[in-house]
Amino acid sequence: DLDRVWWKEAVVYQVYPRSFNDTDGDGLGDLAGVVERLDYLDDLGVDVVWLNPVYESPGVDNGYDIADYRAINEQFGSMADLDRLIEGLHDRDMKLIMDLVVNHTSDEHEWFRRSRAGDEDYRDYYWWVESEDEEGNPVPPNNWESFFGGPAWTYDEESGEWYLHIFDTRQPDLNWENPEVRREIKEMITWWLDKGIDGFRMDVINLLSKPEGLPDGTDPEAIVTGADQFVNGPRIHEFLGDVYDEVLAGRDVMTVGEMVDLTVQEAREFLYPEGDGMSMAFNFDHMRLDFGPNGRWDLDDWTLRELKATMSHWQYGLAGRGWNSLYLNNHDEPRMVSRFGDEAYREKSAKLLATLTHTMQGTPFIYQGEEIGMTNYPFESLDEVRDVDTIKNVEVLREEGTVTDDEEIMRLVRHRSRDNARTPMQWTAEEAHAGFTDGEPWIGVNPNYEEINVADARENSDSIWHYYRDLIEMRADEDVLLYGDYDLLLPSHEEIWAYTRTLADETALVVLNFSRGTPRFEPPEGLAGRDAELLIGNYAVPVESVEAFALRPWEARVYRLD
Ligand code: ISL
Repeated sequence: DLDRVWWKEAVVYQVYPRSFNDTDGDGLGDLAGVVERLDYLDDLGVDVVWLNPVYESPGVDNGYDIADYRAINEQFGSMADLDRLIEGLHDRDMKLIMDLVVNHTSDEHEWFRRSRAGDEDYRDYYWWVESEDEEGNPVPPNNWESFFGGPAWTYDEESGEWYLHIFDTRQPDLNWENPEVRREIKEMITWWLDKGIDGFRMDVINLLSKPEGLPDGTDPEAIVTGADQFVNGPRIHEFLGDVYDEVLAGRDVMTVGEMVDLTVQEAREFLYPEGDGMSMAFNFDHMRLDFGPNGRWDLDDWTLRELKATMSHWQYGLAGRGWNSLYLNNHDEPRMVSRFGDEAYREKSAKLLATLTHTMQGTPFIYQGEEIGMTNYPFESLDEVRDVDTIKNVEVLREEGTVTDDEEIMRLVRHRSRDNARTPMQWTAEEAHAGFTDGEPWIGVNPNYEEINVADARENSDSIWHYYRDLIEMRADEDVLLYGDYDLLLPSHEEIWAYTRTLADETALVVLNFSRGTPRFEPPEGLAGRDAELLIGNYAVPVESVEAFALRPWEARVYRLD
C-alpha cells in the first residue's frame, strides 16, 4: 500500500522567465515565450513547471520584490498570457506552480507606501522600530544582517524609525504578527488557486516569524547574523498551519517550501504527513559543502564523502516521514555541472548528476538549461554582473577588506554568483544570442552556445537532453525508483557513490563514479552475482549479472536486479 501522490511521481522543470525565451525583442524573456516552448517541455517529459516570479515589480531582485501580488509585470506580458500558459500546460497534462513570496514585498507595494506614509491601518504591516544611542543618534535596533550584505535595517528620515529587511533595503519584511497581514496573504493565495494554478514554491518560508523584542543574534556560526533568531521563529508552525488549514487543505496542490538552515527533524514538522502539510522542502545542506570558513563568499572544495553523507542523511531522515526535493542547482546557485561535475567531462558528468537526482527517493527539479548541460559563465568583469546579491556582497568584501584583489573577486564571482545560472537559455547555434532574443539580452549569453544548445542536443540521440528524457521515462515506469527505500553502499569510498533502492521484492542498484579515474566497484555480498538488467547508463555496457568492474570516468549505471 504505497502512499501514491502525483507530486511524488512528478518531475518539475524550473523556468526562470527572464532568461527563457523572448518573443517581443526587448531582451527579456516573457510569458508568451514560455507558451511557445510548451511542446518542448512536453517532449522532454516533465510534469510540472515552477515559474519564478512574474508579478508586478520594480525588479530590484528580479521579481522577488513584488509590488502587486495580483498583477503581471508588463515586461513579462499580461494576465491573459498567464491564463494561456495555465491552459496550455493543463491541455498537455502538465501543472503549474508559482512562486509565493510573502516574507517581504517591494517598497513599491501599496501596503508599504501607506505604511511608510504613516497610514494607521498599514503601519503595522511591516516592522517599524524607533532606536537611538545615548546621544540620540539613530542606530539599528539589533545586529541582524541582510542576506545581501550589510544591516537588515534601513532608517526612514521621515518618521525617524527603522524598518526591517532581511534581503534588500527595497524588500521590507511583512509583519506576520499582524492578523490583517495574514488575512490579506490567505486571500491572495486563494485568489491564485481559484485561477487554476496547482501549487506554490514558497520563498524563504521559514523566516516569517520574528521573535518578540527582536533580540540580537548570538550564534557566530549563523548563515547571517541574526538567523538564529528569525529562522523557524516561535510562531512559524502556527502561521503555516493556519495557511494550510484555511486555504490549502482539501485542495489537491503541491507546495515546496524553500527553507534556510533547515534540519531533517525540523523538516518533518513542516511536511506532509506529520507536520503542517507542505509537500516538500528545499534544504541547503548540500549547497554549503563548498563554503569556506568565511561563509558563502569564501570558496572551499567539497568532497564526495560529505556530499553522500549529507544527501543520504536526508534520504534516511525523511523516509516515510516526509518527501525529498532533489536538486543540485537553481536560479540562486552556480550551474551543477560546473560545481559538482567536471567541465572536462561535461556530457558524462552532466548525465551522472542527472542519474543521481532522478534515482534517489524524492521529486527531481530540473533547472532550465540543465538538460543540455549549460555551464557557469566566464565572467571577466563586474560590469557583466546584474545580480544585487553579488554586487552588494562584493561591495561588503571590499569595504571590510576581506577580499580586495580584483582577480580574486572575479574568481569568487565565477564560482558563486547567482548570475551563472541566469544567463539566457541556449536554443540554437544558428541565430544571434542563441535564439533567445532578437534584441539585446539583459545579461550576456554564454559564448559556449555554439556547442551547447537545444537544437544540436535534440539532433544527437546520445546527448544529455535525450538522456534526461530517458531518465524521466524510466523513473515514471519503475515503482522501485519512485517509492523504494534508499540504502547507501560504501559510505566512505572517495570516488564511488553507490546505493540500492528496494521495494518489497524489487531492487535497483545505482553506481556512480564521481571522478576522472577508473575505480573498481566491488558489489557487496547479497548483490554480487545476481542477475541484472541495465536500465540506463552513460556508457554502453553488456550486463547480465552484478560483478566487480572498473568504472570509466564519470560513469553512471542503473540496474534492476532479479
Ligand atoms: O541565493 C542565496 C544563496 O544560497 C541565498 O542567499 C538566497 O538569497 C536565499 O536562498 C533566499 O532565496 C530566495 O529569496 C530571495 C531571492 O533573492 C532568491 O532569488 C530566492 O530564491 C529573496 O526573495
